[in-house]
Amino acid sequence: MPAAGQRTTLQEYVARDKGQNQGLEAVIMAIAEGARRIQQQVQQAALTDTLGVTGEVNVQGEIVQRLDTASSDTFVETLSQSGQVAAIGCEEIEDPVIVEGEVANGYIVLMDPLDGSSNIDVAVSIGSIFGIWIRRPGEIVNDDSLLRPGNEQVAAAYVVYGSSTVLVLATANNVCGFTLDTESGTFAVTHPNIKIPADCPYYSTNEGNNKVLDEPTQRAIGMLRDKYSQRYVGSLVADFHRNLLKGGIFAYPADTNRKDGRLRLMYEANPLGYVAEQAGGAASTGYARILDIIPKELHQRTPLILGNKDVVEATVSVISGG
Ligand code: AHM
Ligand code: MG
Repeated sequence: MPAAGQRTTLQEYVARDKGQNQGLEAVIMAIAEGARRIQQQVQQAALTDTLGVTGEVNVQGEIVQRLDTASSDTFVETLSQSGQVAAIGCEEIEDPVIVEGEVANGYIVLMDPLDGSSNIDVAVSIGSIFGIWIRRPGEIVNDDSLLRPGNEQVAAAYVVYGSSTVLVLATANNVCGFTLDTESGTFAVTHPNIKIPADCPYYSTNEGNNKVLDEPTQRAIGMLRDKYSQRYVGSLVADFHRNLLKGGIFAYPADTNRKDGRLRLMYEANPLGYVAEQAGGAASTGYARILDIIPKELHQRTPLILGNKDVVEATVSVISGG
């Protein structure tokens, strides 16, 4: 394998891979720069007294961690300064951020700036998630411009801050993983041409929710339990990343407490659904393809069954009684 300095960098890769999407490099490099800064903050958080809660509750009714806010501010800054992003939707911000001034191509980015809130204070893997759309020709961007189905994404990306920091980028052509060289601050190709393995050794679900699942969903999870080993970090990005590389399925179905599911459609399910499909996997609510949902609200929730295509289909068939 080439040494770090000889590998293709993220910037070189996107310049080649962007296809017709002029300006996409600037959006991806803004995500990479934000991730580089957040990785440093995450590493240093306990030492700089930036762990813990802000005392605020976000639009989801969830307690906001100080690193949630810092990550949101960082990515809003880097994306706004890219010159290519017209609007940003963010888990931590109630209304869309419409970027002022002339924006060249007008990308729309929806993001969960720091996923895995319950793991932030305990040194367990967390991440960031991004769905990327391009504005419709001639469109003047407003709040409704963000409500686009996942099947119109032009790219999606996520970053895992784990034992190493890995950025995975899916475009129409490819899914590729890049590892951060913390000395140079650059991301370089380490996981080319990712395809989700045909083998499915793992299932990832919160087994504590079993008692609040309906009967068909209990049967579907029981089928996974009987066949596969459980791995559950509790950070969607980390669970998805393992399953993408090693083979597996993630399930956060609807339950009696969360009839619309737990995870968010626009900046969790859609981007990871796009990555999964581009890598040969699938994403479903249990009844419908995630990427075909016509969104009603920026912060809407969805049930999510995600990963190995055959196993997603088998699971969905039990949930939906098909
Ligand atoms: P967050 O975006 O506030 O961090 O919440 C999303 C997280 C996912 O990362 C994870 O899959 C899920 O919520 C865990 O939920 P639970 O603790 O109910 O298992
Ligand atoms: Mg999240």
